[in-house]
Amino acid sequence: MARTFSGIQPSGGMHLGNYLGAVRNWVALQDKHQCIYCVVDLHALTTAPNPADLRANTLTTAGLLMSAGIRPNDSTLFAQSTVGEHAELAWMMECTVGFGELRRMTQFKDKSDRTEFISAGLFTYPALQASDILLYDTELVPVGEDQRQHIELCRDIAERFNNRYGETLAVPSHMIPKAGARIMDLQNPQDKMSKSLDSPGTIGLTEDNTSIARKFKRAVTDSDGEVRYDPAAKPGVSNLLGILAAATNRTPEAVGEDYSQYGALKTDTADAVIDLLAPIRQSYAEFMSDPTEITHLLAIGADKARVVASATLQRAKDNAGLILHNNSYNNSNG
Ligand code: AQP
Repeated sequence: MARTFSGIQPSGGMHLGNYLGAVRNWVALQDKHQCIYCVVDLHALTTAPNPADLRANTLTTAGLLMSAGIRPNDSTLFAQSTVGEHAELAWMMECTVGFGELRRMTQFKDKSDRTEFISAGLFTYPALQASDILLYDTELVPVGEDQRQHIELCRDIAERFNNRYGETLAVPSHMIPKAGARIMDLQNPQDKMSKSLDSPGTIGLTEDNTSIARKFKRAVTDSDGEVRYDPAAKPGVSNLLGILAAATNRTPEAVGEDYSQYGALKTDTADAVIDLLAPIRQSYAEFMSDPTEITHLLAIGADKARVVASATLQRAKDNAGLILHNNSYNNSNG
């Protein structure tokens, strides 16, 4: 069975973009693939979050993933920092990726422009991400459009490692949805919807219906009054069309033909999003009534993940010429 891996940072409340761009596909893939999903808390450290917030966000992110339909009995769901192999293979990935390659990453450029202290971890983030993916012999990585460049770099890293040391790491492909791959902020439709921006144009997955309706009503559009899908010229209207299309499994162009007024488009988009998110919000309340159960399920997931991750790490270390201490030393001396 094909293996799928993807991750999400516990860097704040999950939003509509995370769901439509990635998590909805994660849920669907569970019926066809062996799926491994990870709350990437080590990645979140790149921006030095408050420790209590990081711990709480890791649990709520896992709770939200389960509420959205990730089934921990069928898939492997765990927190990145609890499987030490991720950080260890990451060093080998850092030694495989080029400084120039990392410098070209647009996410690094965007995020480093927004922060005063730029950690080395923010710069080498794609090497840790490559480690996350490559540890699991992953074939498919379902992500939003913003991660395309990182997954392409991950492929290059795997191929370079294999060329240096012989066939060791599986080379993965990305899976990016046709609709919903890049959901923009409702107030600043030039920027992608983001957890860490704390913008009034973000729709949280657990947001109540009144607030969702109000945010769509206030969504920024433009003054020419024509409903048309044209992201460059009409980012606000195109974002609404993209969201409604993704929520109703149509294309933005086809949705656009049904509307001549911005008001009706906003109302119908809000209603479609409310229908989509209401079941997630309800089951989230149930999951969060027992956070110890979430911790327990993450620990079981980490045990399952470690079995695959340690085999890949051993193979990578061995092929790269690192010494492996296995039981033979203890046996011959004991
Ligand atoms: N706006 C978006 N539209 C579509 N997909 C999106 N994703 C993120 N934002 C959008 C996808 O969600 C998955 C998890 O994202 P992440 O946690 O790895 O972080 P990110 O890509 O950096 O997204 P955020 O939400 O904006 O977080 P912060 O603010 O912490 O950087 C990924 O598959 C991503 O493509």
